[in-house]
This record gives sequence, structure tokens and C-alpha cells, in this order.
Amino acid sequence: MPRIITVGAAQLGPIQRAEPREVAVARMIRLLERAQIRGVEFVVFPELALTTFFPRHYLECLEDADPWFEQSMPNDDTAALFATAKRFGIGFHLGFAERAQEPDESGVVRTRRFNSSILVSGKGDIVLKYRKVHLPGHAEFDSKRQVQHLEKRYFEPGNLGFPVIRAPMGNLSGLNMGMLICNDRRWPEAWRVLGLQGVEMVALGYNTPSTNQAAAGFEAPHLRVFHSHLSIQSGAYQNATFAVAAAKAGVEDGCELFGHSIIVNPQGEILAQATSWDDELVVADCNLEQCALGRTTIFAFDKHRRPDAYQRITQQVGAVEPHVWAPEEK
Ligand code: CDT
Repeated sequence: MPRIITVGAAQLGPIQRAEPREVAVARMIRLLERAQIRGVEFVVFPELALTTFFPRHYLECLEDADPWFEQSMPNDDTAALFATAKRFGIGFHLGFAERAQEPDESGVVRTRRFNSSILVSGKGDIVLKYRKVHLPGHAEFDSKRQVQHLEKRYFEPGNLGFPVIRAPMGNLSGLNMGMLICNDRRWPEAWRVLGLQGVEMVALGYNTPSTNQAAAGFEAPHLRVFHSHLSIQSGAYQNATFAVAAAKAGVEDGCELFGHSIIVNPQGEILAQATSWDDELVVADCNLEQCALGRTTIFAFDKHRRPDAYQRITQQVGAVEPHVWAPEEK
């Protein structure tokens, strides 16, 4: 019996700062309705899907940002989304800002803020939570930037690792699923940790500006899209997994997000791609048997990986300059 699941990347157009959650949730419900008509069993919504991408806004006091955060999930604002998905039997992925009261590394219970995502089964159960590990940007207002990127101000790095769960999804009694959030997709280590748990489908939400302000050089907008796709396609290929990547797109609070949501197969091929900067559902049938080729041949990890040679990956953070060759070493 082939293991096939029909999935959707539910791209969202912009959500402006003044727009309340109920507007975003109503739009997501409309996408779920379209998903149901098209036979979709699992829908991926973007990173921070309920609000504007607020890390572009500087607030002096962290507590003033609390209205952008969720203290529980589901909650009054998202109950209708959960109920609709459950009524249709559609599983989903949702990215949101999480505010939790929990112990830190020293055991002190305090308010903690994370850029989080969850996987929800078609029965409405939350089967997995992930907290974004790679937080881009900066913690303080940067007067040199036209647009701030304050993820390091508003969030702590995720403390759940990169978990994978085998859970029922759609018609499948078990599917190995994991999550990455936006900037995580650019880090091969993150994909490999998922790959080492036999992941078959990676759900990924993102908000990526069309332009990157960097003193070190210019990155053209088409290369921004290329680098996003390159990262997702190579991550899927090198770990023999499907990836469903859903973006927020369009001009949000005056800042352009490039969209280009995609669904990728384990060969690294794009199966479906968004073409608008609006709410858009792109759909693909994913035959999970296609994960077998990579994981039994070129990426048969148990046969070919050499972790002894990878020690720098876990022992070192920044790059270390190499030994300088001298003529006497001839
Ligand atoms: N949301 C997110 O992680 N965006 C980053 C852009 C960072 S630009 C400072 C990304 O990697 O897409």
C-alpha cells in the first residue's frame, strides 16, 4: 500500500500591524476551506502567522510586545482555526510567538519568549512543538538599518532541540515529521539532526525580506529567493525528506517579503510553488516511498557518515583561521 499524503503550503499575504488576529485566523480558515476542496490532508502555515512580523518594530520595553505573544495554544483567538481543521480532518502546522512561564537553565521560573511552531493532527491534537534555534538579526535598535530585525531582542534561542515525531497525519497511521523556522533552513546542521531521526516531512514557515541590508555587500532580490530555495532543496535532498515551506508574502508594514513558498521532494525538486504575494495554497501529492532512494544509497547514514571527522561541528561556533603554510613545509 503506497504511503501518499496530499499536502499544502498555505502562503499568507501581508498582515499589517493594526490587523487583529481574527482577520488572520479568518484568512487561514478560508485557506483550510480551499484545502478541503482540493483533498489536502496537511497544511503548513507560515512563521508568526497570527500577526505582523513584529521583530521589525523596536519596542524599548519587552512587556509592551506581549500583545503579539500567545500564552496558550489553542486559545480564544485560534479556537476557530483548530475547530475548522478538526471538522475537515486536516492536520496543520502553525507558527506563533510563545510566551511561557517556565524554569530557565538555573531552575528559576520566569517569563520566557520563543519563536515557536506546532504540529496538529487531523483530530486536533498538538503532536509536537518546536522553538526556533537560529535567531537572526540583533537585540538593540540599529540606527544604520532602514528596517530592524530584532528577533534576538524578542526571543530566546529554542531549547527543545530539533525534535521529530512519528504521528498520524491524513490517511497515514504514522509519518515522521519535524519542523524548522525560517532562518533555520539555511543551516545544514539543523536539517541533518532531523535527518538523523528519519524525518520524512519537514514543515517550515518563513518571513524573509526581499532585500538584505548588509555592509559587506549587495544581495540582489532574485538571489534572496534563490538562496532560500537552494537551502530548502539541498536540505531535503541531503536528508531524503519532503519539505513544505510556507511564506508570508507581500508588503507588510512597508517591508517587502518575497514569498515563493514551495513544496520539495527528497530529490530536491520543487513540486509546487506559489506565484502570488497573496494568500495562496499550493498543493502536492507526496509519495513517501520516494524517501527510500536517498536513505538506502548515497545518504545511507549508517553506512557512510563519519562523525569522528565532524568534531568541529559541535565543538566550535565561529570559524578558526587555518594553519598558514610556510615554504619550509615543502
Ligand atoms: N524570519 C527570519 O528568520 N528571516 C531571516 C531573514 C533575516 S535578515 C536579517 C531569514 O533567514 O530568512
